[in-house]
Amino acid sequence: SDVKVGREVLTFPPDFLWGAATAAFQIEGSTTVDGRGASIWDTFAATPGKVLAGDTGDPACDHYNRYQSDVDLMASLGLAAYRFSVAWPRIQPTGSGAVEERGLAFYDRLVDSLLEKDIQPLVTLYHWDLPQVLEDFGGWRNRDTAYRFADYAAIVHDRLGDRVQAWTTLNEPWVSAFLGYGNGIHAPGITDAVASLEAAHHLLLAHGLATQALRAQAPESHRLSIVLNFSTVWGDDEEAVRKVDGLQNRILLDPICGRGYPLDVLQDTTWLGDWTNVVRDGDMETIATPIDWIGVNYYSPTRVVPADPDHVPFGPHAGLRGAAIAPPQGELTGFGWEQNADAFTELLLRLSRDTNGIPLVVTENGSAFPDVVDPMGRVVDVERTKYLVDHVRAVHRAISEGADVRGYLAWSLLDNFEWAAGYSQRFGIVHVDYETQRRTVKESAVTLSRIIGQNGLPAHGYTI
Ligand code: GBH
Repeated sequence: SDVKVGREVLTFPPDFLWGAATAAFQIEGSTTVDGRGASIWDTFAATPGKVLAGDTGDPACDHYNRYQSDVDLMASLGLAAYRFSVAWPRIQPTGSGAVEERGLAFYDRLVDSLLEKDIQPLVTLYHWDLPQVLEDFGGWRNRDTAYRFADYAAIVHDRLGDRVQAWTTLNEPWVSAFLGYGNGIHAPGITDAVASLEAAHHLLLAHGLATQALRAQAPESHRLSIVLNFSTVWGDDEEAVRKVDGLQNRILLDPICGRGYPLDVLQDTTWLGDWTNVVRDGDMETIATPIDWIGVNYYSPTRVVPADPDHVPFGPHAGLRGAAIAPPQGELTGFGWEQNADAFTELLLRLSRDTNGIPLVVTENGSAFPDVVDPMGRVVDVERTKYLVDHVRAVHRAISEGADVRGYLAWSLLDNFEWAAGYSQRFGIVHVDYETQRRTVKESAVTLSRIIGQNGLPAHGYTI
């Protein structure tokens, strides 16, 4: 009967991992203390016109000073896992050589605080804050950066590896390569299609080398991963879908899974020049070093249409011709991104087919809306709560249809520095007042907390 259906509960696997995620540059602040060097995001944010309203990484959420109360907050929400990133320029201020003990000590304290509250740390070694000195030598366009990254990864792992089991080399190398060096929306702000493809290769190489370095140090129990941003590409024109899917999803996933660069992507990009000159013997094997899980960051689908093949649209997809990104459809977030949970289920099912059985963890999923604290001191973020519930159900559906998804981490624990959009976009399940640094738990956080408590949620409705 209807009543029964209304009470149907969607339960997750017993050891399903629930939590929230952040990234160092977006929350820490304190960008010049304890010997931290400058990163490309410090430089970029200090460059007029690059970040909305001239916002910078200071003080952000002042998490560097408030980490203990933020961990207490996570515990009060019942989070079982917390994904954060380590700022490379805190550990090696110039990107190589000398190690800054005060930087390592900060993450050491953070990990201990989490473990004290039974919160599992998931450490991401790189979330876009490349030491500026390395960029001065070409950044990800320079092959040497990959080797510097592996050295840095080993330093952090050597310090935290006795307590941290879950490791991610890179967060969204697609964004680093194609927004950083392709359309220049992100640091370092280079606009060069060939450079973006070369950067993509060096990022993949960095991942492979770091994975080997960590594996060499790690006991069997350590779980190594990369986090990729994926989008479901939808459109009526098969060619347009293939092209954008290639440059958006397969270009990084296929090498990681041991299939090398997709042949159609190589064909689609050769007219730019032979960027594959940067690929050396053995690189593809290094890149395909086995990993234990893949992190999936998903926000919205991508709509595509066929386009004039003689026209090269300016965008992140290097060399894209004959296809163009179309406007989003249906309900949008406050950031203008399409809300579509079906695309998420479809993506997870597709990935579970395309990754040779490597388990998936949803390492980011979330939405931005212009929340306000009401006179009662509450943030009733109805739209974000709906987005969260719809997308958690989408994960459940994917699992019930066979996808191997092991966890779900909301983006983000806190409102924070949203890159080129500065502080104008709020993704947090916890509100941050940037004047006072007061944290206010939003309705979405309460909802996630209840989902975690039940390890599931009702099949229908938004009151959990
Ligand atoms: C993630 O990136 C980041 O890991 C996280 O730091 C960030 O705060 C969060 O999401 C929210 O943005 O620029 O033309 O390619 C998500 C990156 C953003 C990449 C949307 C694809 C589509 C438009 N994605 N983007 S385009």
